[in-house]
Amino acid sequence: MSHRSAAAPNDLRAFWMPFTANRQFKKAPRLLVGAKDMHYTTSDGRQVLDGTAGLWCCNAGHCRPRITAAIAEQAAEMDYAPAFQVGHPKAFELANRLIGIAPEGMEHVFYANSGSEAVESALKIAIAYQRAIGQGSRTRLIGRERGYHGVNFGGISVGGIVSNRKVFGTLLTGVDHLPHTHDLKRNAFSKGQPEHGAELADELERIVTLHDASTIAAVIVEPVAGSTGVLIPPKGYLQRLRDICTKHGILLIFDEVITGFGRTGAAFGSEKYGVTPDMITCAKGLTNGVIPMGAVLTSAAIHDAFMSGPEHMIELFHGYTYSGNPIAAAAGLASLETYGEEGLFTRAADLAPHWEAALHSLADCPHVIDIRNEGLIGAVELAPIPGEPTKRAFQAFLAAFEAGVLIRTTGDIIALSPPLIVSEAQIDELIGTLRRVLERLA
Ligand code: PXG
Repeated sequence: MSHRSAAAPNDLRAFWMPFTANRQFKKAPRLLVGAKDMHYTTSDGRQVLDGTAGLWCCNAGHCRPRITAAIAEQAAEMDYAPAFQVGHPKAFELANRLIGIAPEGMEHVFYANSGSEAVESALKIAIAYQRAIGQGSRTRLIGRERGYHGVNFGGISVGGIVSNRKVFGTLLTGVDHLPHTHDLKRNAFSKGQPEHGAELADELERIVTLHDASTIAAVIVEPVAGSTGVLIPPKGYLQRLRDICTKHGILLIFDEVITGFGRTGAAFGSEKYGVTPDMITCAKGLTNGVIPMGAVLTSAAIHDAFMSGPEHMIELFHGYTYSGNPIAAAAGLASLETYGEEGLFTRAADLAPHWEAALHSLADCPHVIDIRNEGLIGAVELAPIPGEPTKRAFQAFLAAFEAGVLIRTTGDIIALSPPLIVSEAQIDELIGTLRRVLERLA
């Protein structure tokens, strides 16, 4: 029950909240009722500085006029159009625009409605592609420890987060995992890409030796692993993965649901790191987080492999009721326009020096065991309270929210990813508040 204000619902029981400590939340709800640019408004009328771009998605900040207008206009003009066997212009226009900003080699767009669905689509396309080119024995999928690829069965199978996997049965078969790249012994307090760990990509050779390349369809990794606490790729690591995949005919999928749309200082992480995958999954910033939408970007070779057989036949038996939804497409187009007009794909790179210095100034705060950063992404890793993992960071989250800033925590790691419109003064405010929070933590 909430007694905070008239804007709050009077009964919180029915909504089973996702990835939330429901009982804790419902005892002391944190309700957001408004948003503009860098701030949320809470139900008790406070302004909260958004240190996480919602959930890594509102890259241009909140309630941007071009995007809200595009959604309203599209909803009034044509609310919905089927996506199978008919189309509408904005879905095509958005696909072309995406290809225009995507790394060289990405030529086609397959729509989904979330990051999770984009991942499922990419994994299915990978297996079907191998079959289409006469490599039907290549069905294995390789993910990575501490990887996050959404919550559907394919995604949790290739993902590497035990709590997201352990209670859901046997998952997909034929999956293996690379080791994660988080190495505090060698890389603590790295600025940007850590020095050590490129050789961890060679574990793919071990996996190939174990299973044989002829059984492996694809490798999927996040260029920067976001959800498990901001694990930045060691120098040279992604290129080594690319080289090993190419050598063995294995597709490389970059899951850019977080790294897409300017987060690392370039349009895509692939561009930032100069490594081109065979497919890219994206979502979140695709529509500035405003309307659900995901997409798989593919190479021409992948798409073209399906374009055989009689022309009246469906080439890929996959898709969603809302694939390329008109309102989502309108939101996507308006988001890309906003990003372009405001130079937001390079803004994280411009702000990175200030961001890095501000973030690393927290190094002397109590319990801090690592700080890492890339583009406008940051992480502060805390030593866990002995015997009570996650509690210390969660307390920081609660205290920060009370103090007027929204942060994310995962395990005992604080993850930061403000909208790309953040000012230097707002970075200082975010980090200053975090310092006060950390100094008072048990
Ligand atoms: N892949 C990656 C790399 C992601 O980060 C997904 C897939 C799934 O996207 P959807 O749209 O199905 O949620 C994600 C989502 C966090 C956090 O706090 C991260 C995500 C979602 C919610 C919270 O780190 N990433």
